[in-house]
Amino acid sequence: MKKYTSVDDISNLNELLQAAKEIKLNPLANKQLGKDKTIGLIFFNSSLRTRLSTQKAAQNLGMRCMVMNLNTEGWTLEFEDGVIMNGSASEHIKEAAPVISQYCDIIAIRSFPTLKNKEKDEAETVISLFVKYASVPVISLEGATEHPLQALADALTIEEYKKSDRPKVVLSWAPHPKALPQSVPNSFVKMMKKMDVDFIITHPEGYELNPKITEGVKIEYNQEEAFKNADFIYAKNWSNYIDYGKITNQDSNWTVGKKQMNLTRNAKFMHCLPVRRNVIVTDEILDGDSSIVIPEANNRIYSAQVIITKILEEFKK
Ligand code: AN0
Ligand code: CP
Repeated sequence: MKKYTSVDDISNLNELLQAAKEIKLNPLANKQLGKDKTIGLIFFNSSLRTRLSTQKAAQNLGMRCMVMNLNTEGWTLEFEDGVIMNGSASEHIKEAAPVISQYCDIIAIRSFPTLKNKEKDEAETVISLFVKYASVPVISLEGATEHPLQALADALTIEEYKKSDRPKVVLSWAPHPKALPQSVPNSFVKMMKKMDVDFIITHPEGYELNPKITEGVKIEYNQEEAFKNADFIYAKNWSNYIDYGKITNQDSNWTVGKKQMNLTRNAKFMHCLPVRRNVIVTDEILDGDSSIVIPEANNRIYSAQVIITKILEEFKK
């Protein structure tokens, strides 16, 4: 594997999941693989899980980690080509990315969408320019349009908890007071399309995700209808993709609670976290037996570790 910035970078999901399961059984089995290698984790946005689980994964492989909140601690970066840099940006990506590449063997980046400039977000500007100007492999820690490490952890979690060969998985939109990226649902949809699952998306009308991504996936506007006989409920808010970046619905009827979960086949409740209690999902569900959000977050270690392993193995070829 030469980079991991999208679920599309996965060539063989089954093989990757198998490798992740083996890593989980013995996380230190390959503790020499990354010896004397460094991963740089660059954050333009907040994080708890991604920041800690990726460090943990790299350390399990014997790597050193450098972590930087580039937006608050670094120079403001310019990404546009050919501009006269007499404004707020002090340094261009054309210097920053090759410089970081001299210090790190792998660069991992978190950069959320603007949710204002759709074209810029869809071009995945920040991560694409790191890929272009860095001389080392790049991993996305959540970009403008995808969160591929999260989706891999989710796939692993579904594999572990499924009770039938082809479980029914429902991605349900839920309300949120802030405008959030479509990255998590986009990567989740791409991942579910690669898995043997009965997959359905439910959201209010007008909250359609990028049709290129959801092509071929069933969309049900009636949440209760969608939840019937489900084995997994994956709740997530995203801001409007059509009325780009806007919050056009805050209907608390979409908050996942007992009423909806009772329609399922004793479904497991999943969420990438951080989650707002009693907005996305009720306390009762999150504190109850159906919630698997904590083991799901644990799998972020093994999702990151399997990806870093694949990239480090590439170095030896
Ligand atoms: C982010 C999002 O929705 O993409 C990160 C989730 C992993 N969530 C928030 O900003 C609350
Ligand atoms: N799920 C996830 O990526 O969490 P953080 O934003 O805390 O990293």
